[in-house]
Amino acid sequence: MQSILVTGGCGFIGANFIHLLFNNPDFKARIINVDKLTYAGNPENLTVVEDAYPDRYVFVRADICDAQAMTEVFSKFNIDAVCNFAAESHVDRSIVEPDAFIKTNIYGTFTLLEAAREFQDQIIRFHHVSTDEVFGSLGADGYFTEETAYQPNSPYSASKAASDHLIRAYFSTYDLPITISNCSNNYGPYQFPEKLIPLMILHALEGKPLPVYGKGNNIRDWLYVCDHCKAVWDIMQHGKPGETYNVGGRCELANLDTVGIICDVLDEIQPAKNNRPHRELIKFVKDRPGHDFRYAIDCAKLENELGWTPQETFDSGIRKTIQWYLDNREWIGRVKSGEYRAWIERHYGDT
Ligand code: NAD
Ligand code: TDX
Repeated sequence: MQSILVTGGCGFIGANFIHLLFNNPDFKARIINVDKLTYAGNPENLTVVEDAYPDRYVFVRADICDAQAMTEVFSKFNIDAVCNFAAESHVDRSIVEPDAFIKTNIYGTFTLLEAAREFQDQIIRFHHVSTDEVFGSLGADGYFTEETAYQPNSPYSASKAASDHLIRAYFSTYDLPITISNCSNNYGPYQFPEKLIPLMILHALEGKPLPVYGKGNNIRDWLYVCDHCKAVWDIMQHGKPGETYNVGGRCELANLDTVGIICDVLDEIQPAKNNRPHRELIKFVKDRPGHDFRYAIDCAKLENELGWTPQETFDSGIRKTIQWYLDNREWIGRVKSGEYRAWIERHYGDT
């Protein structure tokens, strides 16, 4: 792989993925990062890479739904591998306004696949990053495997399921060398503070209520973002075309416990000004409609076939994450005030 198209590279996982690759001394390829810069895209996440690797990192502001722009990218940069992170990713937003999820996650994936098909002779790998939410919800027992039937429950997960089906179809029909990964909930640096973990950290630091949906007994399987990014790179290099791989952290927690741990770590390393325990800020609020009860990933296939295994425990990962947010108050300030949008408008225009 010489010229890798990463879509959605200015978002949370995509940015971590690009950092991971450039921090690897064996990585010699060029990355073309195509990102539309929605509210979730922040080019500041990659300033360090942009400055350090001007010859091997290229940013293109474009929409993956724009067929002409995608064809131009494949042609101009001789793309030989794709890693598709670009998506609308927040379940709550998909419940309120599903339109963009259908456009980007389904039509955008289709547009990318068509561009890849046009340049199929040069494509070694097309990797698609998906979610465990396509499998629906588990009860108290059992795990999602690669054989679990799809049963998505939100507009977000339904749109991701549709994109996975399209990806798979392009392998069966056109022999495009695709792979898919379905991962559990990620957490770590650069996550937009609408998702549970960064939202709770930031609210706790500001002494604001910590809104826990329902009774807080819904369970998520937490995966540190760098572990996820390593898995994606392993699959891109060594995964078998046409295959899907589940990626999980082997770290199930009820939401109330997740929030409680964040509170306890903050009590230890950044006590509240009034010295009260952060847990006092927890507030139970109205539940999310169609709230999936439990996700839990069986990642034995990835462990057995590619030798990947998660490195972080929740304790080590959450401490790194909290420390990152404490060390990056200016990033938080610019994201929360919307200043990062003004920067984007100055540099790229308001489109
Ligand atoms: P994110 O919302 O932080 O970032 C998404 C990025 O995609 C942003 O930079 C945004 O500007 C870009 N984008 C959105 N629409 C676009 C379009 N039409 N054209 C080009 N770029 C566009 O998302 P994330 O959390 O980094 O997730 C990345 C991928 O991983 C998504 O496909 C998501 O479904 C999947 N995933 C995420 C998680 C998680 O816990 N965050 C878990 C499982 C799977
Ligand atoms: O304020 C909150 N309070 C709360 O109790 C928020 C934002 C969430 N929650 C709950 C809902 C979920 O049970 O916490 C859990 C995690 O919520 P999110 O961070 O919104 O993640 P989730 O809905 O599980 O989806 C995430 O993991 C799978 C990502 O956003 C998806 O992109 C990914 O596919």
